[in-house]
Amino acid sequence: MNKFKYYFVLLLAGIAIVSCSKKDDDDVVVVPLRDYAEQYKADKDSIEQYLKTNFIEEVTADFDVKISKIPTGGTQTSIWDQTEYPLQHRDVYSHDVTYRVYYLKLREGSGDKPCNFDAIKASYVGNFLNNKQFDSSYGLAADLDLNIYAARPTIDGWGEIMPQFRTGIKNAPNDDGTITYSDYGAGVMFLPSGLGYYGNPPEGIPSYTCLVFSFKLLALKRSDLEYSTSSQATVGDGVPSYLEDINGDGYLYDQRDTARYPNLPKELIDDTDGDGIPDFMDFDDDGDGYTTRFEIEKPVGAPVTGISLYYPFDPIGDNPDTPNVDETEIWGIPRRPTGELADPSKPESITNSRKYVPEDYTTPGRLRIHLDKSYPYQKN
Ligand SMILES: [Ca+2]
Ligand SMILES: [Ca+2]
Ligand SMILES: [Ca+2]
Ligand SMILES: [Ca+2]
Repeated sequence: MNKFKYYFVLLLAGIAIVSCSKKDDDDVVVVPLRDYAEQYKADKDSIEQYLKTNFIEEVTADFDVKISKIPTGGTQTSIWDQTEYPLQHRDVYSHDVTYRVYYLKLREGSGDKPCNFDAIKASYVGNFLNNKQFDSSYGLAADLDLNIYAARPTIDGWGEIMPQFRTGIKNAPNDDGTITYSDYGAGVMFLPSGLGYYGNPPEGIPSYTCLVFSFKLLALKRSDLEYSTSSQATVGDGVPSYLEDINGDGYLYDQRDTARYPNLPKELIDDTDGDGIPDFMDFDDDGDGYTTRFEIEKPVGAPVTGISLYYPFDPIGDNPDTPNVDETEIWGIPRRPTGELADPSKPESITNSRKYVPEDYTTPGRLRIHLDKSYPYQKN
């Protein structure tokens, strides 16, 4: 028995030495990741325990939050039981686990909602469950990319929670040039390790750690992600990702990522032509053999206003924030044309198409051509 113990200790020491040594590639020890479902059981317990034993000590006028442990004998109301900021949760599917992610909405915000593939500006503080801080943006607006496939993505939990909030309104610059925002979304999210760094954390964060982020969502930048270029930049198909959220749930998922989503529920998939590529990554959303990019591009000499190469999703007005630019676009992405046939004596076909009429660009609820499987062919 003693002998066994001795070997066991020796083995552990050996692993520790090997994983610290970078002398030789052969020395790299690959530690298999823990089972996600098992780890989540433990994380869920830890987070719920945290929510029941900590309280919101302060929320300042600027939505800086202080959370503290309820002292022994303390009468403070726990985060779990308090009612001023009702504890909310959202079910998140990842690694075949349905995570219940808790968050607090201190204020929703009054601007736009990001989708889970947009880039955002946010200020944040990251704490462990012992309320010790491990990261912060120092009260400044950090540029963060919610796109989990970006070169420098945020952890998965951010993209899952941010679409529940709205950005703020950008104020006129101060005299010293600094920018401030008002009416921004503010909240706190309590992330299980599976939606955080899991088994591969950066230095200073232990593996399998639950994370608490308080944040202010200040601004966003819409993404459009279909085409990857060698420099890891992406060029889109002209339709911003958030408008490729066909089921309107605020979220996009790539079902081809079977490592992350082994059995992605159908109701989470936005894939118009059902070819296995979600619309926000698909060059040809309706699968008609014509790329969306060219279907929604304005033809040369088209009698339309606006500065963009592509039709906007819907007609848009001028942006009052940019007095020197007229963004007005009176026509949005058209539906399949409904006007007169080029040759009325013959049936409609790819060589005898109908003319566009103004309503084709403006009618609310129209099926836009990049999503219309019947365009440009007449199917009889
Ligand atoms: Ca797109
Ligand atoms: Ca969706
Ligand atoms: Ca598709
Ligand atoms: Ca198409």
